[in-house]
Amino acid sequence: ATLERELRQALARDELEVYYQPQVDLKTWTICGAEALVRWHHPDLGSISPAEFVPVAEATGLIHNIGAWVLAKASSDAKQLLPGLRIAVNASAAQVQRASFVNEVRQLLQRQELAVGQLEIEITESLLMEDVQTALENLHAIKQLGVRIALDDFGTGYSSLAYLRRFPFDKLKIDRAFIRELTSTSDARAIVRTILQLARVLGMDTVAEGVEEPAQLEVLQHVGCGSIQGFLVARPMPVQSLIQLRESWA
Ligand code: G
Ligand code: G
Ligand code: NA
Ligand code: MN
Repeated sequence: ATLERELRQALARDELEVYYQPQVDLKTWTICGAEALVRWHHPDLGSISPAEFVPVAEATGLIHNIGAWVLAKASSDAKQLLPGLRIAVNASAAQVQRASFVNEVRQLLQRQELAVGQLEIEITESLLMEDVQTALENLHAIKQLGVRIALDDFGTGYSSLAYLRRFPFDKLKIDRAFIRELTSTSDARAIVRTILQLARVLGMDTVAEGVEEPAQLEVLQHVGCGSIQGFLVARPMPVQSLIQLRESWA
C-alpha cells in the first residue's frame, strides 16, 4: 500500500527517469536501436526496480499514466537526442487493450514529437492470452501509423504459432533464459536456431536478450541472429551516456 501511495506521487514529483539499453546489429556491429526502461529514484526508498513497481502500477491502473509518460519521454529523447535510432518502449497488456494508447501514439506523431519509424512497441506474450481481438485491432492500428511491434521474452510464454502469424510482429526478442544456457546445453542452442528459422520464414527481425559473455555472442553470430542486447554490450544507461556511447562507437 505504501508503494502504491508513493508511486501515485512519483510522476508529479519527477522521480521517474528513462534509461536506454543499446541493441547492436551483428552484421554491421552498429548500434541499431535501444530499449527504453523506466527507472524510479525515490528520495527516501532509493532506486526501486520496475520488476517491483510495474506490477503495482498494473494492478492499480497507474500503468496508464506511467506508460504515457514513458512513451512521451522516450519519443522526445528519440527525436531530439537520439536521431536515427530506433527506440523500443515496453507496453503492458492493459495499455494495449485501451484505445487511448493508440491515440497517444497518433498524437505524438501528429504533433511531430516523434519521428516516423523511430518507435517500436514491445509487448509480452501474456498479452496474447487476454482480450485478443482488441489487442489485435489496436496493434494493427499502431502499426499502420508506422510503428514497429516487437514480441518480448519470446519462447517462455504460451504463444502458439497461429498467434505469431495473426499478430503483426516485426521482431522477436529471444528470451534471456535461452541465451543463458546457450553455451552449456545443446537444447538451448537448438531452440535458438529454431526461433531464428521461424523468424526468417515469417520475415521478422531477431534480437537476443541478456547476452553477457563473448562465447554467447560467438554462437549467436554463428547461427545468424540479427542483433543482440545485454550486459556484454552495455547496461541500461541515462540518455546522455547513450549519446556519448554512440559518438565514441565507430
Ligand atoms: O530494466 P529492468 O530489468 O529492471 O526491468 C524489469 C522489468 O520491468 C522488465 O520486465 C521490463 O520489461 C519492465 N519494464 C521496464 N520499463 C518498463 C516500462 O516502461 N513499461 C513496462 N510496462 N514495463 C517496463
Ligand atoms: O523483460 P524485459 O526483457 O523487458 O527485461 C529487460 C531487463 O533485462 C532490463 O531491465 C535489463 O536490466 C535486464 N537485462 C538487460 N541485459 C541483461 C543481461 O545481459 N543480463 C541480465 N541478467 N539482465 C539483463
Ligand atoms: Na522489454
Ligand atoms: Mn525481454
